[in-house]
Amino acid sequence: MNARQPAFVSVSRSARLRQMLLSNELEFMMEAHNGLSARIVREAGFKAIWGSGLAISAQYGVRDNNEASWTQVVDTLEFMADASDLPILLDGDTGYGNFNNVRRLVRKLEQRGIAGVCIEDKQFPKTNSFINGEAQPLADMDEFCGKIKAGKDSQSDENFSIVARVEALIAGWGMDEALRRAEAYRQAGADAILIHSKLSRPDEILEFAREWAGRGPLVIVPTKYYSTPTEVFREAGISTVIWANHLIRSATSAMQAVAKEIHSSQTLVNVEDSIAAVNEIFRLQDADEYSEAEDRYLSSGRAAGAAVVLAASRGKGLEAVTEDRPKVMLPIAGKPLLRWLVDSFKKQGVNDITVVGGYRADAIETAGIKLVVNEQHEQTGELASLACALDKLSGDTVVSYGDLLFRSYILRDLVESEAAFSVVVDSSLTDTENASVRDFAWCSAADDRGLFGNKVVLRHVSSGQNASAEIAAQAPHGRWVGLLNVRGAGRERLQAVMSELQARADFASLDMPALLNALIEAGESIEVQYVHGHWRGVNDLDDFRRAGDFAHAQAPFAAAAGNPGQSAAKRATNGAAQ
Ligand code: SPV
Ligand code: MG
Repeated sequence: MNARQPAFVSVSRSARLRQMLLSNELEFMMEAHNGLSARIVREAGFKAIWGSGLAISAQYGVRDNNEASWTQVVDTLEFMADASDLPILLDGDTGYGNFNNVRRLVRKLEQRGIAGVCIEDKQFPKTNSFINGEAQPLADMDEFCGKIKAGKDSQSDENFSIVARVEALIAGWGMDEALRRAEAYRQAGADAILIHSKLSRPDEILEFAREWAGRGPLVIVPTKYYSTPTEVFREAGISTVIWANHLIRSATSAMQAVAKEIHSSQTLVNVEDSIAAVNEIFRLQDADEYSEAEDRYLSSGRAAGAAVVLAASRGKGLEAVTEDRPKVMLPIAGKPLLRWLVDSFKKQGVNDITVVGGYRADAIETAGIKLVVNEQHEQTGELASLACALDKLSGDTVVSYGDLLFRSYILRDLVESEAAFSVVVDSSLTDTENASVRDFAWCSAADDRGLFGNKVVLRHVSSGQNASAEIAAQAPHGRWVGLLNVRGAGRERLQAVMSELQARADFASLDMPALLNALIEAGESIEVQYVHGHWRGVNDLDDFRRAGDFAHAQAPFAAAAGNPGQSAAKRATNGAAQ
C-alpha cells in the first residue's frame, strides 16, 4: 500500500514514537493486528500503533501464550508497517526468550521499520495478564534488567524505544515492588515504563503515577478501567494511553453478527448496506495506485489493453446463414468468427474486450468478453454501436470490426504503436471498381513495403459520406482493414470527436470511416501501418466460404491436422498465399 504521507513524514517512525513518549501532551496509541487495521488506524488520525500480542494472536486464531512464533509476529508487523507509515510499538511479550532473543528481536524489528518494543517482566511463554494474573510468575528483576540492557545495546537506531512493562500489580506483588522494579528498569535504560493494572478503577495506576513523580514517561492500558475520564490520565501526568484491543474486538462482533445473519437468512440482502462496500476494501488496498503503476510500467500498455468489437450487424448478403445468429457467430473452421478475434486479442494481452452486439445479440457467446447491446441497431450504424461502449474505453483500446481474421503480427504491431491513433491499411486492395469493397484509404504516401520506414499518415477513408473531390480523383493507397488503435491521450481526443459527431442530426447513419475522417479534420494524426494481405473480412457468402481456409492456416499444426479435408502442404500453401 502506498500510504499518503503526512507532514511529519521526514521524521523517522522511531523518532516520532520517542517524541510521543517524551511529549508533555497526553498521547494515544491504537491497536492494530494486520495490514488492513494498521491502515484504518492511520486514517482515523492516530499517531502510532500498538502491535498488540493479544490481537495479533487472536487474528491468527491462536492463544495469547506465544503460540504464534516470534517470526510470525514480525512478518505480520511487516505487513502493518507497509500498510501504514505510523510508528509501531510492538507488544513483544517477554522478548520471546532470554537477553539474546531480545537482541535478535530488536535487530529484526529495526530492519522492518518498527519503532519500538515493549517487553514485560514475566516468564516465557507468557499468558495474557487478564487470565488469572496472580498465578503468573514474574521474571527475576535483575535478569529482566539484563534483557533491557541487551536490547538497548543492540539497537543501531538511537531512537528505537524499549518500553519496560511492570506486571507486579497484576501479579499481586504490591505497589512497592512495582515501583522498585520500575526504577530498576529505568536505570537499566528503558525509555518508558508501562504500568499495567487489571482493576476496574484507576486507583493503583494513579497512586503509582504519584509515587513515580515524573521520573520517566509512563504508559498505561486502561482496558479494565475504561470508564475513567481521559482527563484523569492527563492530570496524572501519564505520557501515553494504549487502546489495546478495540479493533480486533469490534471486528469480531461485526463478523459474528454478519455471519449469523447470512447463515440464518440464506441471503446477502440484509447485510449489504451495513458492511463495507467491496470498493472500500479496494480503496484501503490502494488499488488505484496499482492501476496507475500498470499504466506506467507495463510495456506498451498491453496487459492493460482493451478492445471494442463492433458486432451488431446481421451481415448483408449473409441472410441465408444468419437467421438465428449475428454474423460474428458464424462458424469458421470449427469456431465462431468472434472467438477467432477474441483469441487473437487475448494472445496480444488485450484482455478487456467489449463486444457491441445488436442483431441476435442473445446468440453471442460471452465467455471472456463483456457484451453491451446497441438496442437501436436496426436504425443506426457503426458509430452508434461504438457510442454504446465509449465508457468502456479506459486505457489503450483497439476498435475493431467483428468480422475480421488476421495474422497475429498485424495486431501485435498495431498495439505496439506509440501513436495516439493508428490504423492498418492493406495496400494490396486498391481496385475501386469492385463495388463490394468499401473503406478505401488515402494516405500521405504509398506503401513502400518497409523499404524506407517512412511514417505514413491517413488522409481519408471512403465511407457513406463522400470524399472530397481532390481525394476522390486519386487512386486509393489501399483499404482500411477495420482496426483502429487508440493510445494514451488519443482516448480523450476520440471521445471529444465522438461527442461532436453525436450532436449531428445524421449521427445514426455514421460509420467508422466517418469517425476517422472527423479525427483527421480535427487535426489528429492517424498513423498508417501497411500490410499486404494476411487478413480476411467476412462480407458475403464468398468471403465466408474462403474464411475457413484462412483460419485453418492460422491454427497451430496440431489443431489444423484435425481437419481431414486438407493436407498440411495445402494449408501451408494457403497461408503463404494469404
Ligand atoms: C496486548 O494487547 O496484548 C497487551 C495488553 O498485552 S493486555 O492485553 O491488556 O495485557
Ligand atoms: Mg500482550
